[in-house]
Amino acid sequence: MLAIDEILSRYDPSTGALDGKPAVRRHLADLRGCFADVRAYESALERGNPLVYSVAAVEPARGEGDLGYGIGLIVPGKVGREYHMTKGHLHAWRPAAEFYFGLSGEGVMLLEDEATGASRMVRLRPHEAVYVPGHTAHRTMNVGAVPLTYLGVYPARAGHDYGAIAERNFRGLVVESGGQPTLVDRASFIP
Ligand code: S6P
Ligand code: ZN
Repeated sequence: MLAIDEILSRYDPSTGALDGKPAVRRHLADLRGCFADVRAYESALERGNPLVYSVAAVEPARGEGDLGYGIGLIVPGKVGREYHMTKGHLHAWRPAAEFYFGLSGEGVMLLEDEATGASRMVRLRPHEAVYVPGHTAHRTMNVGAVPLTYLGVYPARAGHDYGAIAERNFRGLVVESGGQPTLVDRASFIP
């Protein structure tokens, strides 16, 4: 039987903190290559290197059948017309799906099928769950004015593959247009 601290964990839905778990913190400089508007990115960096998001995870075991979960917090903000976002990844073990649950704030997820490149933008809000199928790259954005927190549950052996995304990025891009998050094609986006 697992120890009680591996069975029961306590999280704060407003701060994204997980008791006893360190958070990985990603700052603007860690997101080089993610934003399509390079000029806006470089001038934001000249003004400072703010925290963009943090993630803390509970991963009790890595065996087949085990689960892990992570809590993310994305600070509100934009670079040009692009919202603060996560790096985005595929799972190293490609068949691994994931469930996301919105805890607070207002977000969207960008999902991209690895085989076809088909993209979809999906809302991520409290009381809503987003199913990310296997073989699907996923990135999360805060499109609101307050911190976005969410919980992602995944097979413990999912792992992260950031390399494929770092090389070619997502084909889709979520930008603010008329005050709304809008999915556009990265290749044809003119900042
Ligand atoms: C893990 C899950 C999340 C992300 C988190 C940060 O499978 O999807 O916990 O790790 O949203 O995003 P990223 O792309 O920096 O890992
Ligand atoms: Zn994931």
